[in-house]
Amino acid sequence: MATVAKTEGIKAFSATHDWESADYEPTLPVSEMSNPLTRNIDRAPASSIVKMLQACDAQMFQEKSGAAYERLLSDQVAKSLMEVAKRVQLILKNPQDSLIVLSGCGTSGRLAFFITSGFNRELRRLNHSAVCSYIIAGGDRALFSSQEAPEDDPISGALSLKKVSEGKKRVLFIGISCGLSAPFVAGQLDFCLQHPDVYTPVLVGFNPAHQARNEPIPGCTFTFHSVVTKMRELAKMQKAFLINPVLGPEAISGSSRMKGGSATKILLEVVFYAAHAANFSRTPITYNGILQHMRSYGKVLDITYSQTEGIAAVMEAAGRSLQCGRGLCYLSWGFLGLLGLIDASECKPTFGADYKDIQGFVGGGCKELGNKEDDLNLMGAESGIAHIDFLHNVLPCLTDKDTVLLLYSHSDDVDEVANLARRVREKTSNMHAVYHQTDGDTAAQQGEINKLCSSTLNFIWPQATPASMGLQHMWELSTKLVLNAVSTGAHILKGKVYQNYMIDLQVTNSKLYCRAARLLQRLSGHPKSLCEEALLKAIYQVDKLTEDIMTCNLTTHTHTARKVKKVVPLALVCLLTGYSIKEAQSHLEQKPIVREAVEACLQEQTLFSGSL
Ligand code: F1P
Repeated sequence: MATVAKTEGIKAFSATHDWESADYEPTLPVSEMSNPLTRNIDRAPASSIVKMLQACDAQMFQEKSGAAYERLLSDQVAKSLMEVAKRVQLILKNPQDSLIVLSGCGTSGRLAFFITSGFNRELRRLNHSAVCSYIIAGGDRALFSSQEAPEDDPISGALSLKKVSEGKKRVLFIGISCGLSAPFVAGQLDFCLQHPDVYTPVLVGFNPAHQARNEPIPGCTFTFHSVVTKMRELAKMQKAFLINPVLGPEAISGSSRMKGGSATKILLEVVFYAAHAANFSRTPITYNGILQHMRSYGKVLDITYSQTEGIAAVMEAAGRSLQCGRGLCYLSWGFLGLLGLIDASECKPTFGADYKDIQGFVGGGCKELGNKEDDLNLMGAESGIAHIDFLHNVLPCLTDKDTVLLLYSHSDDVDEVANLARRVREKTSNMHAVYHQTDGDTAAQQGEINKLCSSTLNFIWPQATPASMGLQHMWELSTKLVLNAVSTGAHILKGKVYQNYMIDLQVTNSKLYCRAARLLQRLSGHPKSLCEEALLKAIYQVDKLTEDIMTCNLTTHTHTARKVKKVVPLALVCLLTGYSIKEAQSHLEQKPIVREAVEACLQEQTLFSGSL
């Protein structure tokens, strides 16, 4: 009931700030809009930041009659989920020569891996063959580190799908792109459409179909939009499926790791859970069953955000660490830990963070996680993800200025948690914990761990939550929400967000490049061409664009941008002040808090234009 009451409250609030009206940011797809609820998130104290994030997340579950768009709980979405679940069940029943492939870029690819591993693990536990495979743009190294460029490559998308499904006679392909935008996924969907005898394509994303990206993809005759149009035709005959409810704009504009990631996890788990129950416990796949399961995720939001003050305390601690150039470490056990790794890796493209700002570590590292390629650990410190790596590389230099967050549940080896907590406590008192338990199950060592920590978010889940897979999923979503809140809030407190825009994003693929150019236009008020020029000058660190630079393609621009820090703030300062790149750089050095530097320039500009 609480979900309904809260949702009603949000409805009333958002009625006056209606992002759904036709004239609200009309040129943008919903996934790129700025959320009216978070306009002032950059000036809010931690507890208000958490409340704003809660209000944004609650938008996922809003039910509006006569709404312009499909929503998570809409009739059509539930029906499509049922149909896809039936396809999954068919493959479970007859796994020979069949495969389910989940694929995506960045967070979407990481969640493809997360969901695939969880489902396969459950199947193996039941002595059933694993029927699921994942693809992430950029390969396994993209699982725990930011690799944004491969997202632009449709050919590699199609080839990786061809390779993983070699020899299969029936493939259910589930492509995930929150913004209906990634060329990598468009290439895979197009490949499916060309081989309908084998592949049934499913697209998961969070924009209405007409807002799918329509920019030409170099070297291709299709766009994401044209692929979606074909899929819509096939969907009428159930030869393709589109699952694209709208969730409302992200709390930080374009940050699809947040609601987009959560909804991806919810939708796909609902599909797999229903198929699993139909195959192994003969529970029929029903419309009501699907809706009820989705609603149970709404309750996870309530349980999680009932600890607003606790989340805010961890956010503040992490914010203080980032402000003084120190870090936040997630130490975790089992599969909950994967969420820590995922959350940490997303901060680089979103906030221009260094990999050391937020790092995740999980028990035995990638050996425990069951990814395909086994050389993750060979890729240098950035991928040292086991506790042993933490003990060698991080613990010796840990101080009170760093924040450590333990993520565990009563089904983990709590002795191990206590051991590591003691070692961390010798170095820092700034240790916190997120602990999940079911009603009535407490671990003996939990009292000691609590005493070692400055704060503990203790989530107690009702025993009544259905079946084993279900409960684990709830803990996972809850952990994801907490981590997204902590890492986003900490970067806001560090000054990496202006209003609700990521002003220090990395410009490492075409989507991020366009987002950066748009942001410059919005903040400077200058025309598009001037903003793109400024962006290129910042990327190439020059005051005048040469013929050579002008003739380079977007891939070269985004490749070069990887090596430059604070590209967007630099371009903005140049646009607003007319400074040279060097002058703008020194201005940013004097004012290391990006938001303050940007605000100072914007204020100067207002004063200047006022005095004319
Ligand atoms: C994929 C993605 C995001 C990432 C960044 C760049 O987006 O890699 O996961 O956080 O914003 O894009 P999508 O294809 O799921 O929309």
